[in-house]
Amino acid sequence: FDSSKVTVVFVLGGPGAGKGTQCARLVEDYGFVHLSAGDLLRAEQQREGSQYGAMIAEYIKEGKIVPMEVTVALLSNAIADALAKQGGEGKGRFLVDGFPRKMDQAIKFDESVCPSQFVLFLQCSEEVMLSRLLERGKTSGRTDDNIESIKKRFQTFVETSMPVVDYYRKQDRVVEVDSIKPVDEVYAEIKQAMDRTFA
Ligand code: UP5
Ligand code: MG
Repeated sequence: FDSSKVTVVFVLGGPGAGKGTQCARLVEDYGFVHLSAGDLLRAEQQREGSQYGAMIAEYIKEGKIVPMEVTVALLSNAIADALAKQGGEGKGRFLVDGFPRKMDQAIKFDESVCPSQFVLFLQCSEEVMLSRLLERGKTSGRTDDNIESIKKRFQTFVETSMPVVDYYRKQDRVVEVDSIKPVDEVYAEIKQAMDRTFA
């Protein structure tokens, strides 16, 4: 697809920071298409005949980052599908949630798909994220919402994903929001940043 027809905002933050929650609100108010890399990977894992199913399942449970080729292809296909549905009219606006979370993914996506407009970073403490994830784990059915997997996800976030946030910070492309606050308050801050960019 034509990358000039695409506006992408990356939504980053630790496990349980509230990426999915805030993206759902942005979809309602700004007509974004929401693409969660984790959701796309979980769907691919479930897809009958996928050659990657078992590998994805293992990486997710261990809180590790699936090799980037798989995730970049899933995202790129999802963007192409959404653009096709829009019938090529106007620009497609995409929230890419939970990606890039490793430097190689960031560079690959910028080069082969498109650079992001900016990066929304949801800042949250591990203590708060842990309690949110354990609570959600009671009903989510996610194989990684248990204490062992959560600890591994936190470690991957600190070691592998924060360098990506720092990389974009150096480029002055990060809008940082305190996501310890209640959902509505976090969203109000995000809305301000969006309105500055997409007025
Ligand atoms: N909640 C949310 N906001 C709240 C608030 N302000 N106050 C109180 N409660 C709040 O929220 C989590 C929970 O907290 C919910 O119950 C919500 O109601 C509540 P949610 O919006 O779901 O948070 P989110 O940040 O989306 O958390 P998620 O668990 O989805 O984050 P992860 O980054 O861990 O998960 P993701 O699905 O992105 O990735 C999963 C795995 O996929 C990774 O660990 C990795 O193994 C793999 N992956 C890759 O390999 N490559 C990729 O590029 C992406 C993922
Ligand atoms: Mg999520």
